[in-house]
Amino acid sequence: MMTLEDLGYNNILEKFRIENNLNSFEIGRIIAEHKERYIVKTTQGEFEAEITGNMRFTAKSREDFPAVGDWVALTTYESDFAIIHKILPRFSIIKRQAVGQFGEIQIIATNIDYAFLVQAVDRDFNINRLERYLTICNSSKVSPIIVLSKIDLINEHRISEILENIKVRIKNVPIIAISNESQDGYDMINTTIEKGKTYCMLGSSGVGKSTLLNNLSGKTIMQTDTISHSTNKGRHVTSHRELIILENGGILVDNPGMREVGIVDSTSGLEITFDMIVILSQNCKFKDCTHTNEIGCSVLEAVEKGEIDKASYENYLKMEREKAHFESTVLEKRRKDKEFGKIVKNYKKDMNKNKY
Ligand SMILES: Nc1nc2c(ncn2[C@@H]2O[C@H](COP(=O)(O)OP(=O)(O)OP(=O)(O)O)[C@@H](O)[C@H]2O)c(=O)[nH]1
Ligand SMILES: [Mg+2]
Ligand SMILES: [Zn+2]
Repeated sequence: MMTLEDLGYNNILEKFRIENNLNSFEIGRIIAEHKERYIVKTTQGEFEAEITGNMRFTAKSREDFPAVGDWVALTTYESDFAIIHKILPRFSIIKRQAVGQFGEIQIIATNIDYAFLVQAVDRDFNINRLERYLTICNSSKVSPIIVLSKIDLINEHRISEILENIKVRIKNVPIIAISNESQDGYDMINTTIEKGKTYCMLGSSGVGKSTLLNNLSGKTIMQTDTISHSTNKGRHVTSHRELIILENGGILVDNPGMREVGIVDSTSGLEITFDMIVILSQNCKFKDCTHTNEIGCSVLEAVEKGEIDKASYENYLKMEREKAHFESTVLEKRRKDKEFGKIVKNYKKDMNKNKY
């Protein structure tokens, strides 16, 4: 029998459940989502679920809808159907800028403890992108673990070269090098994964996230690219998120590969990822230094002296600009929404006046 603890449930959630008188509901975790329909796992099994009309009606943004990883209070019915009444508080949310919709956010997963940042050591390898994922983790309260995949494709010399290059720019983040072919590095992954903790796989398409998940679970849960080659049905990339429980008790969320990783309100995220720059900037001559052309800028000095990696510094500036742009877009949107609200209100007032 599966307990809620097996799904990652903890004392804080239980306290919330009691304090909010949710006794009449069951508790479950969202393991998959397809266009506002959810699969929820409880101690009784898996249920297809929808949210209440009231929840939909009062939702102000994407964050008011359930996402994979969420804990929810629900009423279950026979025939595997359920209604979700409430989302329990999230301890972490991984989000990014929605592709093609500036100012909109997309939730990748919630209640995640650790994120595996998967990058293949072949063409996909890119430290700028790693720093981007790190920033997302740091602003999401999720601990990052770098996973370098496909090491069977390169020699040992190249592997140590890559590790060196990462360490110049990224400190204090564990790195695990693996091959899904030879299963080198799987021991490390297996000892890293803790019972009852939730791990999320982030990375580009084709880096081997689903292959890793399938191998760790010992079952073909997620379709991978390989299968499709034999059936000639085109590429079988992952199209949805899914949460699974491993035999060793770890909980894993697979994700579709991401082409763009847009930064959203990552103030603390950027500060944690580029902590060296933040520390140095306290010595800049001007309080509002942009670290681009000012006299007496400690950051620029450090870059010139080679104390800060130049590429890392440029990546930082790029993400800072992106963050600022995102924030101004959100503000602009809010202003427009407010204005529209006023127009509607005045219109209603006029309508009422005319009634009498
Ligand atoms: N040589 C080699 N090939 C791998 C490795 N891991 C995965 N592959 C292959 O890479 C392809 C893509 O693997 P997937 O696991 O589907 O990749 P994914 O990250 O889940 O991709 P999306 O679902 O699109 O995000 C498949 O053909 C795998 O067989 C590895 O470690 N070495
Ligand atoms: Mg996949
Ligand atoms: Zn400066």
